[in-house]
Amino acid sequence: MSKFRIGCLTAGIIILLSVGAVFAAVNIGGNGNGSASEPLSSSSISTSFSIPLIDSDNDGFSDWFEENIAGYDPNIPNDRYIILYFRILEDPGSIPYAIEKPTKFFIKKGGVPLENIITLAQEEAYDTNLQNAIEQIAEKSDKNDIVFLKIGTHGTSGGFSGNVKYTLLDEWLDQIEAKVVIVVIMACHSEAALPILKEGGCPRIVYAHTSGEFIGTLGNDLRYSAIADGQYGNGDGYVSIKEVESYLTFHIAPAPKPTWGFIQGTDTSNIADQIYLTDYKIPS
Ligand SMILES: [Ca+2]
Ligand SMILES: [Ca+2]
Ligand SMILES: [Ca+2]
Ligand SMILES: [Ca+2]
Repeated sequence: MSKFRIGCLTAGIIILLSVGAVFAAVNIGGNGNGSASEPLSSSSISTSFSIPLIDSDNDGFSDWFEENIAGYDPNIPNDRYIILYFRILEDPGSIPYAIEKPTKFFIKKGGVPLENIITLAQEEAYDTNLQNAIEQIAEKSDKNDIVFLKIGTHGTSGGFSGNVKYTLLDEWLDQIEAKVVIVVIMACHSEAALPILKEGGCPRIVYAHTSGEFIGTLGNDLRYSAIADGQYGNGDGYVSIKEVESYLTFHIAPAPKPTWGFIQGTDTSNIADQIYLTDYKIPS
C-alpha cells in the first residue's frame, strides 16, 4: 500500500468516526429512537399530527408521504433493497458506524424490512459475495423499487478492496431493474468510479467520497438532516437524496473545495430531488 492510500484511508476513517461521535451525542439528547410526533412508516397508527399513517401498499412509506412528498404511488410497493459493504480489516472498530448503525437506522426509522438489507463486513466483503448480493436483489426488484449500495473500503482508480473492479460492478448492477440504483462509495480514488458507474439499465445516482455522513444526513444525525432540509432544501421536514447531496457539497465541503476527499457525484437522470430512501420525518 502506498503512503498516499494510507493517507486517503485515514481521511475516510476520520469522517466515519466524527459522524459516529455526533450520532452518539444525538442519542444522548434522547432523539435516537424518535419522538412522539415522528411518523412511523407502517400500520395505521395516528400521532399527534393529523396525518393518518396508512401504508396501503405496505412498502414502509406512508400513503401521505408517497402522495404529498415523494410522488411515489401509494398503491404500488416501492420496495427498498440495501447492501452495506465494508472492508477495512485493520479497523474493526468502524463496524458499528459502517454496518450496525446504518442497519438500525433503515429498520427502525426507515421502515425497511430486515430481510431487504444485506451486510457484507470485513472477510465477507469480496467480489463473489457482492455479486451474489446484487443478483439476489436483481431477482426481486422491479421498476418501482429503490436499491442502495454503500461501500466503505480501500480503493484504487480501478476498483476497491475485496477484488472488485468498477467495470464488473457496473455489469452486475445492470442486472437490476429499479426506479433507481443509488451507489455511495468511500474509498481512495473512488471519483474514478463515477464515469464507469453513472449509467446503467435503470437510473443511477452515484456518489464518491461519502459514507457515514450520507446516512447521517438521511436522518441518522438530526443536526445534519435539519440543515440539509432547512438550509439546502425545501424545508418540508423530509430529506431527499438531492438535499443530502447539497448539504454534503456546500456545507461539509464549502468552496474553495479541498482537492481530495469530499463528495462528488453523478445523477445523469436528474432525479435526486424526487428520490427518498426513507419517509423519516425530522422532529419539529
Ligand atoms: Ca406505502
Ligand atoms: Ca408505494
Ligand atoms: Ca417490488
Ligand atoms: Ca425536504
